[in-house]
Amino acid sequence: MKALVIDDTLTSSTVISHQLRKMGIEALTAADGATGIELFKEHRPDLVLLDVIMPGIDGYETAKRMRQLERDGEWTPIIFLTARTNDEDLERGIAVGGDDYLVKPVSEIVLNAKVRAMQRIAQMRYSLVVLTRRLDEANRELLRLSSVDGLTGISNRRQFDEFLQREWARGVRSAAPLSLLMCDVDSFKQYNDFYGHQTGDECLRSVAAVLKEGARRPADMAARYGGEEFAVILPDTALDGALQVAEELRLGVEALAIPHGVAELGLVSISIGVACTIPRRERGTAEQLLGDADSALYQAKQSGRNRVMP
Ligand code: GH3
Ligand code: MG
Ligand code: MG
Ligand code: MG
Repeated sequence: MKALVIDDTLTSSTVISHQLRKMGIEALTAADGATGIELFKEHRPDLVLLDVIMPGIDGYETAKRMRQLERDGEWTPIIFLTARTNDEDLERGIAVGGDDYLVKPVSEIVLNAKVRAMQRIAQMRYSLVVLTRRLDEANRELLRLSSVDGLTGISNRRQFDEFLQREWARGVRSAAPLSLLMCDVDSFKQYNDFYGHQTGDECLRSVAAVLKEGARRPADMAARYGGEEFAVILPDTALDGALQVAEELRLGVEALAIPHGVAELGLVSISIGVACTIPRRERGTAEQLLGDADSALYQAKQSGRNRVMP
């Protein structure tokens, strides 16, 4: 532990430093406010003992400036040690950021007890700061977990619903087209049956990676809608653009060249239904858009799979 003693009277600062050292506390000394602030910046002490009447900037101003120098979450206990006995002086000392106010001469026993009390508060406060940081981290992690699909690492259904709702509302305001792609792995039940569930999982991870990579504009989002179904939202995208992206995604999955002995192509493929609309308030929600994309997907399946249908 390190303390900073700021006092222009040499005898006073010598006595206090000596008492601190007896308590096992390292003591730095400064004879004026400006030097004290410099030492404060350089050494970041755990405690400051501060005189009020000094040449140059007085103790009140010194305390104020030291408080401004503290970074986020930092707190250095400041104890005023002064000959001034007025209640108003004490009141001002606390107001400018002091934590305690002792009138000189201070007995060794009182100084000892006051310093210990400050140490205890600082310790408790530090524990709270650490705890708060851990809670913040845990919260961030929970937030991440609640929006990410555990298997594939892309957005999950919850995040998708939220995103679609937000984009719908944004589309209503901007009157820009909003496109939605519903993607479904072809003959995936057979793939699972043939290659096993674990290989099936691996396949879903690869497909998800293609979709995430392919929905590449910052505003786009690819999500696992459920099972072997994925959805891609393309804001500010008209139908022709959406069809183009969908075709790229379909080809991207084909290019993975994952063997699928039971499928017609001999490789894993996806079918994609594409829907596009300009969101309008009177149309309510994105339900209709989802329905349209689903119908298009159904058509793609009916027409032989591994294809894109508007
Ligand atoms: P279609 O071409 O018409 O889409 O046929 P399909 O076999 O893909 O369709 P179906 O919906 O009948 O089968 C989907 C399969 O996806 C069934 C299910 O076991 C599998 N599946 C869903 N979720 C997962 C998963 O998380 N991991 C694995 N390995 N398989 C999954
Ligand atoms: Mg003085
Ligand atoms: Mg399906
Ligand atoms: Mg399927």
